[in-house]
Amino acid sequence: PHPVRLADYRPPAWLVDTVHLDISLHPTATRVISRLALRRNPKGDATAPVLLDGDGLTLVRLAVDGTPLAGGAYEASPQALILRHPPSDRFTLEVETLVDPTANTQLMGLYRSRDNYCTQCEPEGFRRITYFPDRSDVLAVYTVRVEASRAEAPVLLSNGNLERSGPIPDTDRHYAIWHDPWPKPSYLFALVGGNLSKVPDHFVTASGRPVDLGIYVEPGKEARATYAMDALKRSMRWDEKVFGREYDLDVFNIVAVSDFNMGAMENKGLNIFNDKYVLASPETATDTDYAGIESVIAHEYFHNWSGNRVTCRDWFQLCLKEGLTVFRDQEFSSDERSRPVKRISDVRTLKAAQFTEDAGPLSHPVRPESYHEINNFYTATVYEKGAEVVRMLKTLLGDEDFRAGMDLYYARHDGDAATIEDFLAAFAEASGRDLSQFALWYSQAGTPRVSAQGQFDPAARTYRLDIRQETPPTPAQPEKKPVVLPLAIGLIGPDGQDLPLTLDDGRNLPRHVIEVTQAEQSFVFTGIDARPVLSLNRGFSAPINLSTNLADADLVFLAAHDRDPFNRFDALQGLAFRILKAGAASGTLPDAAPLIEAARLLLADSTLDPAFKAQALAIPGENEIAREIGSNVDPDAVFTARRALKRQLATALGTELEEAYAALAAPPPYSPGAAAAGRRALRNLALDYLTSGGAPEAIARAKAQFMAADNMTDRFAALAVLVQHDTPERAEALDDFYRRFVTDPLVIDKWLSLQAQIPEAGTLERVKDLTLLPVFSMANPNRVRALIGAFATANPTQFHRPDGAGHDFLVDVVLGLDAKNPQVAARMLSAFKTFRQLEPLRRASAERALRRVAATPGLSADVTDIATRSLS
Ligand code: BAL
Ligand code: ZN
Repeated sequence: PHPVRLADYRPPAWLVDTVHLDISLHPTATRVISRLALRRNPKGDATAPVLLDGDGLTLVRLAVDGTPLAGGAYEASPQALILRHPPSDRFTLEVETLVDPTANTQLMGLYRSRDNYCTQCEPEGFRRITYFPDRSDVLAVYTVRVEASRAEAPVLLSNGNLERSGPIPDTDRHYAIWHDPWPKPSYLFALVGGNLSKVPDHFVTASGRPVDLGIYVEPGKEARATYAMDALKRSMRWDEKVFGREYDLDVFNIVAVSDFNMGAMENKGLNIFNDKYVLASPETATDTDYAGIESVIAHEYFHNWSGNRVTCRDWFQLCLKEGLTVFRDQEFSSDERSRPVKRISDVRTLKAAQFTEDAGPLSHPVRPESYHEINNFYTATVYEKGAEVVRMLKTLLGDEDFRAGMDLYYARHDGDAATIEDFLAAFAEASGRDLSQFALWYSQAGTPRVSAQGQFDPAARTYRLDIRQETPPTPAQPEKKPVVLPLAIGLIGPDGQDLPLTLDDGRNLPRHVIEVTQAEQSFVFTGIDARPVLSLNRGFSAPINLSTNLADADLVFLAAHDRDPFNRFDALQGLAFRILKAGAASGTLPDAAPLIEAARLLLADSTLDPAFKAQALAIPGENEIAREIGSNVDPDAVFTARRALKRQLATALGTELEEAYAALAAPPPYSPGAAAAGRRALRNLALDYLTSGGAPEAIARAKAQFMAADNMTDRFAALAVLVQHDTPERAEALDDFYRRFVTDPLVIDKWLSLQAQIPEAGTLERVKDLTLLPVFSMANPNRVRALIGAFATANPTQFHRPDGAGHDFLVDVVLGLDAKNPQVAARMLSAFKTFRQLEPLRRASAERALRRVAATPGLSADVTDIATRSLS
């Protein structure tokens, strides 16, 4: 099959002004009648036929301007409907199709989740509901009449405002008519029908528009939607305050469903959510779950402007809405919680997911130039690196010009399907800056490698910083150009204070940021009286792999004194990486004294937020260490080095950790707020360290915390510690947890996930056994991700077993899943994306596994694409 290419973009030949849908829900034969007001696009090909996309549709009937069409007047297949001789340049097409939501296991289009009807249309699911020009640059005004059995689906929802509803006389059915006045692409269409409970609330926008809010959940789960509702109202206010964006309908609804491929979906006025990102109670959700709910609720709400009011011209521009919206939700969480802690956690995610993607065969630009399967481009690169690019724009332009650029972008493109060029043009115009080199961040893949060498010259009283940048080759991009790097910088004097920054050529440094634009560039700072310590890329201002000539002692100094919290964290991590890399390479850990000293100082610093300490004191994970090593990685050696360092730190800091554990116990009741969550995070990190040696008293304490916990954060943290040690307490705690939560699938996911991560030889068998339990189902994406996903991405020693059994298992799962849910199957397969960094034996095993996938006939486009690119 040929790839879809950005360069081949052509405007649509036909536009759709209005869509009237009449959808009669039925478990296996849902009838969809669609009336499209079609109009030839004056900017499109003047001779093109009407070509509507379909996917697995059964055509029942077709009419043009009310007249049924005879067989010869059109071509119809499950994949397309073509009218080669349209009657005129403007006409109404009525199409009746049948779809089977119960048979829809792909969870794209109209499907059923626990007997409820719901939809997912992004990116190309609408064509599985009706024939349509299913592309994001065809914007239409939708009116939707939906009807269903009153008993089966008492609640009927669609986009926009409710116009009318009522019973259908003489039947057991009822209907609702929804109208969305805002033109939208088909991927934002949504429909829900089912037996759901509404959690109602109310919001008044800054200009006084009253909005009815509703979160729909399974009956009985209402109390678990309270936090999501609170997060929604805070998001609405924040977007008004920070970006000047108001909500624009009378209704905003969210529906939580249990079977969902993504985290959530921003359909206009009717967000549909994976229930994992809505439902929370202190007993069932961890602090991390609460933070995830807050950010996903915000993310989907923010799409109302960044994605819905201004949408994407084509799917190559996906980062236009996703990168921008991730940036917006990150900013929201930073304002609502701790900015430094949020930044650290976002950078950890970025490096774990995106830097690894960028270093392997699935690397692609933030705006890809071609694809075989767009579903495979909902990636960390599009989302997380996309957000970093927006953040860099803000750093370069400053707050005021950034906001002016955003306002101009919205003003210019409201109601439009835009491109990255449009986005950048708004900022260029608002700031007067030339952003043509900056645009490379969108087109060039790979993580720049930047080296910074500093030199103090006491005689000249200068500090010279030599910077070199290079972006490694990535698939289809052997040669790279230098990119614009906004590097936030500080030079710290011996007293721990930042020195004034004066460049020798008189250039000033707005916002203490140097702008690197060349492959090699030097900066000379003057008036420096004593050797300073360099703090570069503060706040991780550019998403790069940075190496410096800082000594261990400099890192200890930064960990203690840097006024930039991110670089304090990063200095500690840097020390840990040096030890872990050397330890994994030689089998013996080098002296950890500098790290221990830095950690001790940080732990003792009473001015620091416990949440920050918890981030800074956590040893890098096995995947992070593997990424830093980069090639010829032996996961067992990484594991052993990491465990040894953890035990050394625990021994050296035992007293301080005991004190922290004792001092940080939070008084009930549980509150999900950032301050209490930070205390729990540090206390549970202390528990983890203190139990790392496996001493019986320590295990007993973890077990006691597990049993006594009044909230899931503490219970789960204790269980996570216990599962690391093969003791009777582990088995008891796992059994206890199962019995408590067996009827609660989202909590059982935690239980599955922890067991999948046990770094022991028996884990693969355990995972296979768990797939046989009634609480597990390959049909539910959350269960698959919790068990199989955790095994493949968070248990490197067992997934990459030298005998290849872990790899074989994943391939069996992927091949079994592919026919049912290709999107999730492809996601699981992408766990191999780092296989080239493995040592030769494991690398060969992974390659054999991928070849077995690639050689299997009848695969989906999704899995074929991942297998092919992984092997290329
Ligand atoms: N648009 C797909 C889900 C999300 O990123 O919000
Ligand atoms: Zn999004």
